[in-house]
Amino acid sequence: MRRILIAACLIAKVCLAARPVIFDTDMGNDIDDALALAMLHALSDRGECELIGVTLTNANPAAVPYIRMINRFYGRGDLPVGSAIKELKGGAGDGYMTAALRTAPAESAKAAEPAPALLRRLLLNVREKVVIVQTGFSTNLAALLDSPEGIALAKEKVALVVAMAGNFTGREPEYNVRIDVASAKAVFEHWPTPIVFSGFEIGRDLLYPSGSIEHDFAYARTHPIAESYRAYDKMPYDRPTWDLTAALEAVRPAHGYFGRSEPGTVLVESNGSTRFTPGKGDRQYLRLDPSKRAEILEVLALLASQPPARR
Ligand SMILES: [Ca+2]
Repeated sequence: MRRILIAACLIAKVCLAARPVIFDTDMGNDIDDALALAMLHALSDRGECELIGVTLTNANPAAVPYIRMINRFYGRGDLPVGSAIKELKGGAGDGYMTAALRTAPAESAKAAEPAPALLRRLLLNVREKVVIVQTGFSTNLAALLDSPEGIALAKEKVALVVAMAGNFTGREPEYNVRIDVASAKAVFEHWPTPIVFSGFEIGRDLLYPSGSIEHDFAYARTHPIAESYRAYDKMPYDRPTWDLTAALEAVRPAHGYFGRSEPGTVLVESNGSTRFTPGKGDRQYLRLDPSKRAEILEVLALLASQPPARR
């Protein structure tokens, strides 16, 4: 009986292979992308997901080398990185990347594949459906939909998109939507699988504690994530956890950290504001129960600061 149980557990473990995750990011414009990438490495180390690639929507020349440097720090230097296909006005910042690269060893100057081509290649090659965590502009996902058989590929290979985008409690256009409105409109209105949104209001109400940067990353003499955080603004400061909340929900949807709206549709207005209509549709947005704030912040800081398992 015991042997049968052990065999069943082993089979279950093999069958429950970690969900592949693609991180689509505008790394460099704000610091939360860096913390979210650190979290996805930690969750991959824990076997809760498998980060299979990073695609960029920030065309700043420091973005590809920076992400390669972070991936190498976490023992995944070979992870494919796709470069942004266009420079978007107001979306090509370097708030910390060059500064952090100064503290890290030199990186190979190997040219990166364009992000939508990498996205296609990753989707064509995966056997299991992936989750895409989109924490920047919708440029790459829109380009995928626009490519030959792109809609069919997304439908066949993507289980879910979790996007940090939109504003579901106010009328103000959210940054990730505003910088590339046409792409956001194409993706949020026409993407063929469910999308869960972590809206502006979620990260705004969960501030990453600067104390975590001071203490939790001290296991490395120069930690690229802590160096980035210090370079981005004058310490100490607590920054909204926009992209971190999207990464958490993407990998741990069953934990119930957040509530979810009823399903519906999301329309994108020409100014970039988002309008949710409940009813038909498979879009949902996250809701934050203030009594869960302390627990969620603790989990975010724990995961973002977890030492690499592979070094
Ligand atoms: Ca971002």
